Amino acid sequence: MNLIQLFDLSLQGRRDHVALEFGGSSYPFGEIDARSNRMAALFQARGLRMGDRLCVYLSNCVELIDIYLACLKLGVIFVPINILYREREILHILADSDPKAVIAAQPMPGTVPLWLAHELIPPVEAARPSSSLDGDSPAALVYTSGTTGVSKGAILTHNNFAVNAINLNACWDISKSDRFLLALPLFHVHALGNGLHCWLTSGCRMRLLERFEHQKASAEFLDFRPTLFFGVPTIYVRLLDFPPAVAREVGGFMRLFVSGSAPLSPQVFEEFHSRFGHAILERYGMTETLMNVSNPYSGERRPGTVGLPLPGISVRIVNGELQLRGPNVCAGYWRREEATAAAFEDGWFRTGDIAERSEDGYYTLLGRKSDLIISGGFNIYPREIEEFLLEQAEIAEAAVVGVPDKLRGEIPVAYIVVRTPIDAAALDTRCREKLASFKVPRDFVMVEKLPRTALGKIQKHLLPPWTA
Ligand code: MCA
Ligand code: AMP
Repeated sequence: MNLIQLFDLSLQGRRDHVALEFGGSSYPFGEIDARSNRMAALFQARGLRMGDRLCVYLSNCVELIDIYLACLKLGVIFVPINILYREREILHILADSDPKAVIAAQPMPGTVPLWLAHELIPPVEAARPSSSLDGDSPAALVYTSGTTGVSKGAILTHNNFAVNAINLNACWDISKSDRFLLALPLFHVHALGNGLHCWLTSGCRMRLLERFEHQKASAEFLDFRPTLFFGVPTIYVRLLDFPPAVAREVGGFMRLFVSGSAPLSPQVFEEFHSRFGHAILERYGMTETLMNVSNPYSGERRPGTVGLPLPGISVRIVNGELQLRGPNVCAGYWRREEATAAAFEDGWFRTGDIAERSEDGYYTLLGRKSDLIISGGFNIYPREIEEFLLEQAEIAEAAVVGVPDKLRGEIPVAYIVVRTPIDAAALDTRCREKLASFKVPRDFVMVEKLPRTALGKIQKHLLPPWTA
C-alpha cells in the first residue's frame, strides 16, 4: 500500500470532518485531498514525473502540505530544505539532490529552476492522478549528516513513513478524537514523519502553526485546547514559563505531551510533571530511521531514558553503539553507495548513538560517537562551522564545541587561533550571513594554540572551559 491509499482512511473516509486549522481558516479532509489533486495537476503540466526530485524551501503553511501530498500522488520525491539554511547550505542540497525545480517564497541562489510559491496557481478542479506506486517507492529525501560530516539525503520510502505512523498511532493511542497542536517545522522528520503522518493516518484535527513562538504559546493552547502535542526539549523549557494556573488548565485538557530530537533533562521532566500534571513521553528517533524507541503510553515513562523498542524494530548494542533493524530504516543515502554501505554492519543500521539497556529493557542514550551538537532540536556538525571559519583569511585554526545551555540544551562556541587580528563581532556578522542562525557560534574565544595530539589531532576536551 502506498501512503495515499493509507491516508484515504481520512482523505476519503472523513471527507467532511475538519482536518486542518491554519492561520484562522479550517479545511476538511476532502478539501485537503482536492487541493493536492489540483497541485498534482499543476506539477504534471510543468513536467514533473515519477522519480523527479522537487526541493521545497518554505515555512509551515497549507501549500506545503498540498505540495507534499501532490508529490506522493505523482511519485515525485519531496526534498525539504530547512528554512533557516543560508546560501552555502542550500546550494549543497540543490547540487546533491539534482531536482527538477525548487519551490520557495523568495528568490533562491543557484541555477535550479525556481517556482515562487505565490505563483503556483493550480487549476480550479482536477481528478486524482492515477499511480501504480508501491510502498517501496521513495517518498522523500531528508538531508542529514549521519555519523559523518557531509549532509546526505536519507531516502525515506512510503513504507518507512507508513510503518512509523502506524506504530506511533497504536503505541501512543492517537485517534480521530484527538486535537493535535503542531508547532514544529515540517522540513524535519519530527513534524513531517511523526506529525503530518500521524495526523493523516488517524484522521484527527490538527492545528498547524507557522512556527513555535514562546510568547504566543499559552494563548494558542488555551484557544485550541489540544489533546496532543509534540515538542523538542527547548519547547518544554519554554512551556515551564506558563503561569501556574494556565499550566494546570492546559494539563487538564491535554492527553499526551511527547518529546524527542534531543535529550530531555530529568529536571525538566519533573518540573513539567509538577506544573502540568503530565509525565512527558520521551522517545528516540533519527532522520534515517524515523522513530525507534519510545517510553510506553501505559506504563512507566522513565525520565532520562527513551524507553523500549517500538513494534517491529530490533535493537542491539555493539561496543556501546546502538544499532537497529526494522521496516523503519531508510533505503540508504541518495547517490552515495559508500556512505550507505558504511552506515550498516551485517544489515544493522549504525546510529552512532552510545546507549545502555536496563535489565527491564529501557534504553538510555549516553552520548554520540561523533561530536554532533544539538541546539534547540537542530543538528550542528562542528566541522561545517570550522571549515567556514578556516575560509576566513584572518583565521589560522578553529575548533567548535557544544557547551551546555539551559534553554537550547547545547550551543556552539568557537575557539580560534588568529593569523591577523579580527574581532568577535566581525566573525559573528560573517557567520550570520552564511550559516543558519542556530549554527552561529555564541562566542568566539581567541586562544594562542589548540591542544593537539602528537599526530596533530585537535583534543577538544582539553580546550579551556567556556563561561558565559
Ligand atoms: C527557530 N527560529 C526560527 C524557527 N525556529 N526561525 C524561523 N522559523 C522557525 N521555524 C530561529 C529564530 O528566528 C531565532 O533566530 C532562533 O531560531 C531562536 O528562536 P526563539 O524564538 O528564541 O525560539 P526558541 O523559543 O528558542 O525555540 C526554538 C525552537 C526551534 C522553536 C525550539 O529551535 C525549533 O523549531 N526546533 C525544532 C527543530 C526540529 O524540529 N528538530 C527535529 C529534527 P536568531 O537566533 O537569529 O534570533 S528531526 C530529529 O531530530 C529526529 C529524527 C527526531 O528524533 O525527531
Ligand atoms: P537527526 O540527525 O536530525 O535525525 O537527529 C538524530 C539524532 O537526534 C539521534 O541520533 C540522537 O542523537 C538525537 N536524538 C533524537 N531523539 C533523542 C532523544 N530523545 N534523546 C537524546 N537524543 C535524541
